Amino acid sequence: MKRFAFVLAMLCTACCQAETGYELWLRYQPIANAQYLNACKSLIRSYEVHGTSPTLQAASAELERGLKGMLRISLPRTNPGSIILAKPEHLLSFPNTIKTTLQKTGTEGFIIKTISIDNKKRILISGNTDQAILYGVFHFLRLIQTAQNIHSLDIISIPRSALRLLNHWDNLNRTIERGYAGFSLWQWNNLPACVDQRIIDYARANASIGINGTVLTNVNANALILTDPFLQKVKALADVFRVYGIKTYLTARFSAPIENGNLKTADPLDPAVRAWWKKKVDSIYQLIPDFGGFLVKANSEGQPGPQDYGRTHADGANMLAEALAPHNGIVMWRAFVYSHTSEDRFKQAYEEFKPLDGKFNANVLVQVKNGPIDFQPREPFSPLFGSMPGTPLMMEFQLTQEYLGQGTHLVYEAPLFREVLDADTYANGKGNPVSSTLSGFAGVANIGNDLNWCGHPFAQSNWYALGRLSWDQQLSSEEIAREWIKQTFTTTPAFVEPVLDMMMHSREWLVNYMTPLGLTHIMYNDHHYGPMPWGNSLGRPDWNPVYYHKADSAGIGFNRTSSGSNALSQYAAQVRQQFEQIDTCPDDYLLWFHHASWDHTMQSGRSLWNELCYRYHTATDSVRQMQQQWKSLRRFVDPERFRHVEQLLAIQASEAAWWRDACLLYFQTFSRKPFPAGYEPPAHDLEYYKNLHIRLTY
Ligand code: GCW
Repeated sequence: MKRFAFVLAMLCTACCQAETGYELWLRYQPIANAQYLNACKSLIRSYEVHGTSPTLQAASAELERGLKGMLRISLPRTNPGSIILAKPEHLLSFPNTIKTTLQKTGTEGFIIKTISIDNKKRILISGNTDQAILYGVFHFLRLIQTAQNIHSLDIISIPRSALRLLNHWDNLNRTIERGYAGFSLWQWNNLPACVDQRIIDYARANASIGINGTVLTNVNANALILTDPFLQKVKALADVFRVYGIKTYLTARFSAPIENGNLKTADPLDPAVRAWWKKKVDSIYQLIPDFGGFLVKANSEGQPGPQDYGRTHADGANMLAEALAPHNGIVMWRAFVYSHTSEDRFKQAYEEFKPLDGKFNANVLVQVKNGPIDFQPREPFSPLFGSMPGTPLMMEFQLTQEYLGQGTHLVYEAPLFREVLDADTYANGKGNPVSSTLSGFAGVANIGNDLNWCGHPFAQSNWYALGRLSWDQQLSSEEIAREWIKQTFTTTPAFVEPVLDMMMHSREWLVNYMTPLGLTHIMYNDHHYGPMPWGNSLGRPDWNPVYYHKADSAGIGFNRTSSGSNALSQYAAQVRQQFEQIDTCPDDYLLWFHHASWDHTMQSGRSLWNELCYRYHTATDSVRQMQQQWKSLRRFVDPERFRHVEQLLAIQASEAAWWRDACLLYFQTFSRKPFPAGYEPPAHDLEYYKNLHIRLTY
């Protein structure tokens, strides 16, 4: 008995060591399965690497680190080695088929292939650049971390998209706009002299999932970043990122020529302004030869832009593009624009940008948020996708959960990303999903200086998913989640399967306890935390929840059909048809496009009012079940991370009920219908919820 207790205690220490989450998905824990461990050890005894670049040194260091952790061996360098890291020029004696394959892998793709030399199996990790080899090493380590068979490998992996970026909304005082995981990683005061280890670990994490660019600063931009002292600091970061194949980008404040250059104007057609930008860009490239370019938010939410001078977005973007072009830099010009004059905010980005299609210089991409409004739990895809054949478009997803429960709700976003990427735009007929219209990906980062980087332990999965999906848009949400769970926690199926189930449902549950059936933007003013469907006090109609739901005694929802704002006319005919008729519009999108009667019969067969009650209640119940599910998994997780998630799930469960009660009580004042029998009654009356003043400090 004693002995049994001792073994149990040993097992627990082995599998549940204290963890902070800092290691992310790169934990490289010792392999517990003896058979798998032996199989790996029989194949991996040493390695050889051809070349000495900092990137190859990083690849070698990662390989040694990963295998030391997982196989508990110090990997010697020998020639030949059982793992070979080499570019094609070092493979002269290798079969031609390998070289032919490598002709197809471009600058970032890699192969991992089992070959035989001297009658011994060896694992070749190759690509045309050192960066490609680094990606290959990370992929190889992922195979072992997820317990894949590595006996006979023949992998070829090529990114489907060349631009895979994070967008940090980090201010220079280190606060982060919509950041829920602490302060910015960039320690501007200590830079450039001091670049802390965290910067290297950030770069490792990004490289491990194929992210190859980072925009360091907030789109609500500060021109100070473009001054020489700050550019020196940026250079220090860029010097680290370069090793890991990551290009550095900045946001450009359109009025910088006035603020930094003492010019009287920032008019993009003014020769002095153009000269100022050209000189500025040249000076950036002196410091950072592989600088990526600029991300710009202009004439949106008070940001300066070309329209201040009667010019178009194209005039503004092209001016910057001209300065960047000689250095191969790019401009990512955001399409997130809306103003109080538009009768329906949904329509504005399309109205402003569609006429400019084909008018942007070749090195400009227009960066479009996934939906027409603003990162809501569910939006139809932005009608700009598929409508700008003459302009490369970038997808902007929001990893940070501004409207998705912020730092406290467990929401795995890959199903949201997939839903958007898979939606058919019907551009040139059937079979042109949003993913086929894209030239790049950006994720608004959810990273801060919290010990575990992302605040909620599960929020790391959204960073992970953005990287993996931008690399390969064919990956399913489920595959990505599985990989992430196995690396972040454990490969034990008794843990992986239930957690996978939680993650895969989490976004749909959130939609249903916050904004079911196509409700939009009914969050609390400004900080957007918690429900405020009654909100009607802000200066502009389109900042107020009542503008979006339009509830009245007749019904609820925003009529965007031809009898309403006709926003649906911005889509291809086949997309319009999916939503235009109230009886065939999918329940999940109904209130996006229709003002429907409270008695309207939904596709579920319930009345709209009853369906609303059903969705709010079942989703809240599901979150409670998720809470119980997690509790049952205690034995698989270290106590620190277990407790952290447990506590956050308690918040999420109580907030789901808060959302449910506040919204249903409020909408009931219009529907004047009773709650269907059998549901838990609201905990408080409506006045209670209206009087909750939620003051947050961010
Ligand atoms: O979602 C809204 C946010 C703003 C943000 C803006 C944008 C950076 O509430 O905080 O500003 O979108 O995307 O520009």
